[in-house]
Amino acid sequence: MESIYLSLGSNIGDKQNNLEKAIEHLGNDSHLIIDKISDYYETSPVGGIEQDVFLNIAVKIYTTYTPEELLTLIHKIEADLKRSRKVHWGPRTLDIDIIFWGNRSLNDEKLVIPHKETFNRLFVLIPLLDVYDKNDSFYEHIKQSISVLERTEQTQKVVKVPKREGSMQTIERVVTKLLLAIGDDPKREGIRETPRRVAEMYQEIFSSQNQNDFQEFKVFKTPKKDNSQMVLVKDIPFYSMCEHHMLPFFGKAHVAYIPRNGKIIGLSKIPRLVDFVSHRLSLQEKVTSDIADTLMDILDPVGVAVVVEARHMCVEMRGVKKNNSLTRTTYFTGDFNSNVQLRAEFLRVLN
Ligand code: PH2
Ligand code: MG
Ligand code: MG
Repeated sequence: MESIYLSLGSNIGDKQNNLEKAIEHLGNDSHLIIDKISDYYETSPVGGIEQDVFLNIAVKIYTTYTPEELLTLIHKIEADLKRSRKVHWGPRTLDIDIIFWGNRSLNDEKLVIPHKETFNRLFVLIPLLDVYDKNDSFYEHIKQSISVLERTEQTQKVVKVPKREGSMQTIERVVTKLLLAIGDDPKREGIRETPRRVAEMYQEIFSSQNQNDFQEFKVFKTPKKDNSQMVLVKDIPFYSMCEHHMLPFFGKAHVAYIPRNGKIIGLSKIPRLVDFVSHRLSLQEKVTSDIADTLMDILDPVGVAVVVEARHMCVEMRGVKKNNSLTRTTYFTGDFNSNVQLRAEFLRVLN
């Protein structure tokens, strides 16, 4: 397969985070494999306007996409990351350029490969050399150009910078300290891998932390439009972590809604939503209302009813030690809130 080389740059906002997000987006695409990522380089801006220093990296990938398809993906990633920072037509937070595609040359109006200015730009070449395969076509040309530019282009500064610690490493470091603080020995055989295990587990059980947009759903329209049919999904298991003690609470959620004008979502998406709102530090009351509020947002239904029943480890393991007590929370919106009869019917169906 042909080696493909990308150059990434950012000079607005949290630059390292922008580049890491871009790598994550690229890596999540099933048509593409990331082979190598360069070190991170702080580079003086090249070009007319006065602007902040850039952070630049290079990435080596393989893909089954055509160049045009990869370009489409790149434009989508650039747009997605810009949107999340709420800058509409402002300066770019992220630029991804295709530099080389094997030894091909391509020259149409949308895409020029090798990228035009490649051999004049140290901010492209130096990161590129980190990931460039010695057997690929331009290796000598890249090395040559770097040595010439370093002699002649004194204004193009490219400096390797240490990467800020990522969340995984932070969690590992802190859990190691925690093990020490509770009086254990982090080097002890049985717990040597515990900080890494906890870090990996936290990626999963806190995967919705700071995420407010539930996106894994599609809205369907059914022809039935009488606004009276109740959809109920019972006994949805969930596991969450209480924000007061970081201990688990878990149990079952029961979710009902009445579609408005036949607007519905797939039934499997309701358990997904329950998972989504549970995978962050929360409280049972919040899980309950988060489920209802999200359904209200995405479906504008006639009403939503949510009942959650859960056991709390912060109650059972510590303090009062009331074993096996079950906490029940309810949340009603729309007609479930205003119509006593409807609410009674829901509770009857549930029991
Ligand atoms: N990108 C530009 C213009 N100038 N300068 C540096 N140092 N790094 C860049 O990525 C860069 C630039 C337009 O794409
Ligand atoms: Mg560019
Ligand atoms: Mg570009």
